Amino acid sequence: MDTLQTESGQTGQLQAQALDAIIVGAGFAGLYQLHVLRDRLGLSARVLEAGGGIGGTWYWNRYPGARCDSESYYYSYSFSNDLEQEWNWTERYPEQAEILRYLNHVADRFDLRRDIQLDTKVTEARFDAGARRWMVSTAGGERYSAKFLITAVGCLSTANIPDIAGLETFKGEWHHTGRWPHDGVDFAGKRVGLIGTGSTGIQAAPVIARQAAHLTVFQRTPNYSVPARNAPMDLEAQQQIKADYAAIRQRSRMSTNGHPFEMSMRSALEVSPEERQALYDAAWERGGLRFRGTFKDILSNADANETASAFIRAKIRSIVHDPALAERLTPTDHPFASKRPPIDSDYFETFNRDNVSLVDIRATPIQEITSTGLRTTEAAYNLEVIVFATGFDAMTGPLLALDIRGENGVSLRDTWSAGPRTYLGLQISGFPNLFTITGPGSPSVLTNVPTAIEQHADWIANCILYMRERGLDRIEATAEATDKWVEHVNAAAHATLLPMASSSWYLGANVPGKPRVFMPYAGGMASYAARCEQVAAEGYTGFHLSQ
Ligand code: N01
Repeated sequence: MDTLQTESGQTGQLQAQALDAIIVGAGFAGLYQLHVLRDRLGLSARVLEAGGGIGGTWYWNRYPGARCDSESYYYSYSFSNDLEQEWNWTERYPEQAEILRYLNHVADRFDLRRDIQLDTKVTEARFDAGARRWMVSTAGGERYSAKFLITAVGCLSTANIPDIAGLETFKGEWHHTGRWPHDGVDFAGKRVGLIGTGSTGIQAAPVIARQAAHLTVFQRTPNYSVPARNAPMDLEAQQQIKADYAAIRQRSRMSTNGHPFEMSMRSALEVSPEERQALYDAAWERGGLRFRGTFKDILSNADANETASAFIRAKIRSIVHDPALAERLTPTDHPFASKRPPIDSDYFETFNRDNVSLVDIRATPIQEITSTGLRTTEAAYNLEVIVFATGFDAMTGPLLALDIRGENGVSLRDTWSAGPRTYLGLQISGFPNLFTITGPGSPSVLTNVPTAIEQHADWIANCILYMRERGLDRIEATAEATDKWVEHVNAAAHATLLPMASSSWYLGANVPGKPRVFMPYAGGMASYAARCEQVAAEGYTGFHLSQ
């Protein structure tokens, strides 16, 4: 264990516990980062986790219908062949409880729990320039000191609860999907209001509708969605995947978005309308996020995209019986997949049920929540339960909540007042020895996230090893490298249609007052990973390393 120094530089008896690394968060990222730092590098590392259990997003998001949109066999760790071979997924898309069981299995199998501290919320992290260490404080009053601080807080973990007047007067129960009660919510016989039609609302609506007396969906922006086509994972498929795992993982790493699918090399505009229709029909039947790969230019060419958007709009009109209702559910203000596309199990079909209605809150905004429900500019709705599927203060929210202060006490909040700025999404100039797993400016949420997490955690571990072998104890991204990377992140986004969705959380547009900056790196997983490798191979270009 390192010797701890005070902020004044004196060595001595201190209350703070000294470690090589503190990792914040015990989800997919934190668990794996602990494993590599502790078990490969032999560092003293501790995970601090605010929740009462491990699992990160899969610990908190227990809402009805919560299920992963990536397929189970690749939404998983690739670092252990034994783990891959012994774990059996039961469905094409794993539900929340199954992923949580998997993560708990990983924690046990790799003996991680002894270095994970639950119910421990980080309230401040301050860099002590003299000691070259991070001083971390928790809500429980504990203090830690570590050479490296690594955030594994996830991109979608700070709930966005809209500031609607009167919420405190509501006499029923209300919940945000990302903070769902562990013992569930009983919808039976109740009038339920669901606000939000992103991936979460679209997963939850069909399940709530089957239980509730009545479900009213309050929709601000109509959304595209493609059927998930969930199904049990049969034994033969399971065996085939296990035999083929090395190639599957390699395909994921070499892809644009961390999924192991073959993307089409053809343009949507180079085929005949009949062939295009047939290919979209087949992709619709196969289901899932791979619909985006039907043609190579769905996300880069507006005309190509319009063919996919029009196909889905026609599907919505063919599924929803009432033409006026279908029209209100049909997205027109953004291209398909310029917002993170949901996949669903009977979302549009749900609106054919007698106990489901839709309120267009762009046309008739919510004015207030009352003791008995909510009121829009047009009508009052009696509700016993309100579900906020209103998303997250994405990417920057979880980092800013840690109250991180770098050199000279400068706060991350001030540093990012005009939006996040990082080098490779891994480091922030002015914040030495801080690494951000899936930070803004990295592919993160535009990929199958475990693929991105493993790449980051391995890169960070290799960087720390490099420093240790050379007796270096300080690393910081330079301002010049950061400027160039931010420019590159912007250019990568603008080479796609992604910035065209004006209400997307990729842009921070869902949170009032948040700077509008396209946050993830849209240049693709494979080229990003190659860039990170190159930086490391050249002796960490763009970083300043010192003793
Ligand atoms: O959140 P969202 P989400 N008044 O921000 C509306 C991941 N995820 O939780 O579009 C009224 O996408 C908002 O309206 P608008 C996935 O990456 C993964 O659904 O801003 N409405 C929108 O309809 C996903 O993208 C899985 O106009 C308000 C909705 O609420 C990400 O999480 C499953 C409002 C929010 O949609 C976030 O999805 C689920 C307000 N004040 C989610 N504020 C997997 O399976 C917001 N809205 C892995």
